[in-house]
Amino acid sequence: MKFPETPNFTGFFAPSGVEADVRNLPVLDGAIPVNLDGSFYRVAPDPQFPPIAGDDIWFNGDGMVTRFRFRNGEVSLQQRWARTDKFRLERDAGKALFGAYRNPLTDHESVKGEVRGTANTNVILHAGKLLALKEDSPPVWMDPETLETIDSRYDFGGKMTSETFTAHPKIDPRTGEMLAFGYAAKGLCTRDMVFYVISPEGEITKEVWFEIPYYCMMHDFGFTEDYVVFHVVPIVGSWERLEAGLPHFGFDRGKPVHLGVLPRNGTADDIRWFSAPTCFASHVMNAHNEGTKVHFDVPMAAGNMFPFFPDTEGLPFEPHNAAARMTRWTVDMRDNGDDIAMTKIADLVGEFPRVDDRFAGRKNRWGWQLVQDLSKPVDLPGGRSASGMMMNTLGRIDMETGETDTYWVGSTSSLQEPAFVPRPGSTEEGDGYMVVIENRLAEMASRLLLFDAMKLAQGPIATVGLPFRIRQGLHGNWAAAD
Ligand code: V55
Ligand code: FE
Repeated sequence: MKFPETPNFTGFFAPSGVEADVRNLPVLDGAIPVNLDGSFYRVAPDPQFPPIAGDDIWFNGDGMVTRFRFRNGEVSLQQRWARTDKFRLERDAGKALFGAYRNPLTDHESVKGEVRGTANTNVILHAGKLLALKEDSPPVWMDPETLETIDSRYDFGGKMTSETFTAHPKIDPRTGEMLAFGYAAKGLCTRDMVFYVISPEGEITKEVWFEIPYYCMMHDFGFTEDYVVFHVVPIVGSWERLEAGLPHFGFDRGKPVHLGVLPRNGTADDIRWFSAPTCFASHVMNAHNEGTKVHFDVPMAAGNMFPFFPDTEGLPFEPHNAAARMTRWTVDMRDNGDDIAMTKIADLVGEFPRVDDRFAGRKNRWGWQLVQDLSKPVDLPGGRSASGMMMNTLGRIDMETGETDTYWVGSTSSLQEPAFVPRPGSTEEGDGYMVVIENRLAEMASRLLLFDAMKLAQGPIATVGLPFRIRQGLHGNWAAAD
């Protein structure tokens, strides 16, 4: 097959297509702690077929799930595409049938009305099910041991009536519940949202339907002990755009941002909406509340971070306004006003924030993220993130003081999103490891790095050689073996 010779399909972004099962990977340096027993699951877009249109955005590739299994000081890997409906239909046809990102008007006639999800954005284990997620469609349920697809449209036993399920559900460590939402929940470009609570056993136990102020990319959210928090940022879309052949989303700098706060024990009538002038924020590090005061921590940029979702007025992409810095948004449910207070927490420029997941929904002292360290040389630009950033550094932020601990991976490598791995038996925040894939751009190869989460600057405690290039991915999570 011939893939396009465009930046989305060449160099380190060349499609991979590798499904594999490789035991006992070489530990090139350091050692894997022998008591680490669990799996790091992550997913990358990896197109099965060349796109219909001649080019495509990275966000539209078929979800390729990787599992790194840690046991007895050894690491093995499995990699398998999620068998979405799209994947199966296209495999049967031997070519692409689905067209542009979130635009069904560009699909082949034979697949009209089919679920278009690619399961390419996140993988998370809950209630014994591995869920591969894309925010435009239902979860894909995979076997956590074999990575076989069990249900390409998992609907929680018929209880999920939303057409969509977020790629960023969260597990509340206090209750074991999974908190999630769907947007465009009653159809493409609708303002309908639904919030779901899913019990530790995997049953939907609560749903709250409501409308957002305007249709936009609702990519992530936050939760606290008492609230869930939804940020509305002007990455807008419409049927008019799809009919005009424009990208599904565009950035409308003329619109304000909103923050919707729903009490976890409340109903749609209890939601309060707060507002602020336009800005850009996508991923949520964490959130917490002190009484009725709600704090929401996000890497925030002044302008658009996605050049492939261009300005709705045709204004040029501004890289300097795409630089995101960790910022705390604060609102008070008892305030009479509807303003959002915004306070910068650290100067690091970057994205892909993580916490010690045992502290999700609570006030966290430590936050980790990928960083673009502009003071360091870049010899090979091929591993840039979607925003064009070169994530050359892993960083830890002290959320109280803004102090940082960083590790630069060198001038010919970049990093993928890390995940926190608790040290077995520990309870203290930050006591554990960060696992992260290194893109070795000079060699078109990959490594898996393990850091002491509290000592990033010391460098990895273990470096694992990988037998093939792992494509640039989005998100993943650790799951302890038990
Ligand atoms: C993102 C990624 C997606 C998507 C929407 O912000 C948002 C990341 C990989 O796909 O469809
Ligand atoms: Fe994401």
